[in-house]
This record gives sequence, structure tokens and C-alpha cells, in this order.
Amino acid sequence: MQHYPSEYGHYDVCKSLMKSDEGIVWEYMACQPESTDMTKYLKVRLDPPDSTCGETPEKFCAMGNPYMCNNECDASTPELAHPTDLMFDFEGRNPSTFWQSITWKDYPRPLQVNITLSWNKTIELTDNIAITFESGRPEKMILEKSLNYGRTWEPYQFYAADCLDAFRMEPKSVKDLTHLTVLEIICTEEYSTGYAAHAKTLSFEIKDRFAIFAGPRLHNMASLYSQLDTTKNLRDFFTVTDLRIRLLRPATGATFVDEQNLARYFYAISDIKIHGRCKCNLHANTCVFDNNKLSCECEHNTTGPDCGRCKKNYTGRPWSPGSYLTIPKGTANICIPSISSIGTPPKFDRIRPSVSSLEVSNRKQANVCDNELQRCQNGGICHRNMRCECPAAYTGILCEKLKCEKESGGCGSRNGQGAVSHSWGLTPTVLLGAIVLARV
Ligand SMILES: [Ca+2]
Repeated sequence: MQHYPSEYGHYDVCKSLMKSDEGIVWEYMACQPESTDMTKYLKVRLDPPDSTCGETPEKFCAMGNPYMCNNECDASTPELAHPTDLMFDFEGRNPSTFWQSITWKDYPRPLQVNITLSWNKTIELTDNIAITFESGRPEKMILEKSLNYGRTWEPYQFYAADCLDAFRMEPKSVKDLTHLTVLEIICTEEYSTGYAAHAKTLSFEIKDRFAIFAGPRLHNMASLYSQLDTTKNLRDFFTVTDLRIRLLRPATGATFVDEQNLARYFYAISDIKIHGRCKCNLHANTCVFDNNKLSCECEHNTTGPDCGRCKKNYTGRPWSPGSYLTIPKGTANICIPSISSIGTPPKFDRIRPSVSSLEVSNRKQANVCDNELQRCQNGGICHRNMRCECPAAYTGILCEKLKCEKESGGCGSRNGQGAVSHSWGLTPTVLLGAIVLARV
């Protein structure tokens, strides 16, 4: 099992102890795992599967010198093999290690290879995707994404030496995008020039898109986070379960293909960089890689690989993701115990038998409050693990509500009931979501 704990920063803490009038209590915050190198956790698949060179040893031409064609690829000889894992090994070695495709010996049949990268987990991209080619960069390529484990795909970005010719799209740069067009899928010609020693990298620009909201040096992340919070499409744009690199035409560096010398055409990739974090719906700050699978270590009484639902017996209100707002601590929106009618004692009494029967089958989970984690707030006292006895001014299953809220006119000039406000501590609902206090 591999842990990667969060370093200090915004949203790295799910809960913390704090002092209050009632003693030491828990404060809950929105939280997320830190961004990390996601290539360690992916599975790679080629289509067609036999696209790697050297199954039968073959000759290919040197990069940049198509007339030196004595290089050999042989999958059965380690020094001459170019398997897919060489796209993700430690770089910094010279010469670099790389995956290499078969050559274009079947010309004029297109030389096309799909490289599918799967996490089997929803992740959020946090930095540019950078693909380093050892061959010339492809003249035609599509980067695609899936949000449903590869069932359906959509384009992320088109890459071509000539966008109009290849995809009937006007060439664009990410720099042309604005906050109104940030989700546009563009074709770029910036990364498709043929053999050029100094230009090997192809990028999918996450940071430039972030910068549209957060400023050129990402100094205003608060602005980005508030956009992400309020715009689901924007959040989903950076979210994937899989990526697919569709290599559609290798670099030729010319308008024609040299049919006498097809061993000069192939794809070779030395490195792929992908940074991101597990998507945990702001309910976990840790993601573990166990049994070859990533999963969030859910807090806030949530569960599931993405913390996407409430734990059993914590369905006291519908699940909702945590919120980046309010900056900088967000709102935890924790799941609360399964007592649907938070509030008046008579109602509570009516549902008490079911709590009791639950308690028989699963004593620990059915507890409303207990002596280890006394959840009664505002000075409430836990009674037989079943209910909080609240001080006169408070009510609610956890004594989290001011009684006056129930009276007409509420506790003052507040309006809006139940809606999660994005300002601190104004309504009891917010109190419950953002800073649920529980005694320790
Ligand atoms: Ca490598």
C-alpha cells in the first residue's frame, strides 16, 4: 500500500480539533488529496496490440537521419527492445529510453496506433500533459478523454501540421481562449512540426486554461476554485478516468512519403507527464494505491471510490460534494446520521425504534452519539448513545440548531431555509455543513 499524504496548502485538511466554549471539538473542512505524478498509477494499452516494434526484429532509420537505417528493434533483446513502460520510467538518462512503434512498412495503409491510459478511478488533472517524442512529432494526432472508464470518448485536443487539411478545423492556440471559450476543443499546429531536435514535446495545456481564471502565474487560485465550484462543466473538463493518444500519421517532414524508405516512419515516445489528483469530491485528503487500484480514503462519513455517497446510517440528508467555497477552508457538507427529521423530540421518538433495531445489528454505526466521539453540540449531553439532550436554547438531533429558528421569523432577518449559503456560519445549515462541531 502506498500513501501520498498531502503537503501543507489549501484544502489539505479534512478536519481539525479546535477549542470552543464546549471544549475541544472537531471542525470539518473541504479537503482534497495533493496533486501528484499520476503515471505511476495507470495501465497502458495499445491498439492494435501488436503495434510495438520488434516482435519480429526489424530495422529502422536513425532519428533525424533517414539514410542511416541500421538501427534494430528486437523485443526479445532488452537493449534493443522498446516496450510501453519506457514512456513512464525515470527520465534524465542519456540516451533516453522510449517506446517505439512498428515502422510504416504497410504504407499506404495508415500507420495508426491508439495508446490508452487507464486509472480505473476518476482523477482531476492539475498540470499540463506533456508527451515527449523521440521520433518526429506526429503530423496528425488526437488526444481524447473518457469520463466513464473507456465506454465513451470525446476529443480533448487535435494536433496537426495542417489543421484544416487534417481535421477541417481552423488552427488555434490555447492563448486564443477566453473565460467564455475555455471549454472549446481546439486544433493546434504548435506541436506538429516534423523532425526538429529542439522541439520534441507536445502539450495539453491545463495551466494556460487555469490561468484564464487564476491569472498568468496562477496567483489567484481562489478565483479558479470558485469557478470550479460553481461550474460543473469546467470541473468535468479537467476530470478523466482514461486518456487516449490517437497517433494518426507519423512525421514525414515532407509533403510526400518516401516509399523506398518506409523504415524512417514510426512513432517513438520517451516520456509522458501527467499530474493530477484523485477525485474525492472534497471529502478526502488521501488517496491510496492498493491492489493496483486507487481509492480515496473518505472522511466526512462518506464512502465509495470517489467518496460519492454517504456511509450506511449517515443518510440524514442527501449526499453532496464538499465545496471550495468559502475560500480558503471550503464547506465540508458532511453526511449526518440517518435521522430524517432533525429536530423536535416527538418526531425523534417516533423513529427511535428503528434506530434501536439498527443498533442491535450494528451498534457502532447506529449510534447517534457516543463517549469517544460525542457529537452532541452546544453543550448537549449524549443519552445512551441514542440522542443528545440539548440545552434549552438548542434543538436538532445534534443540538446544532438554535431553537428560535423553528419559530416564525427565525432568529432574526435571515432568509432562505436549507440552502447552503457560501458565507460563514450564518445559518444553522451552514453550521452543520461547514463547521460541524463534535466533542472529543
Ligand atoms: Ca523513458
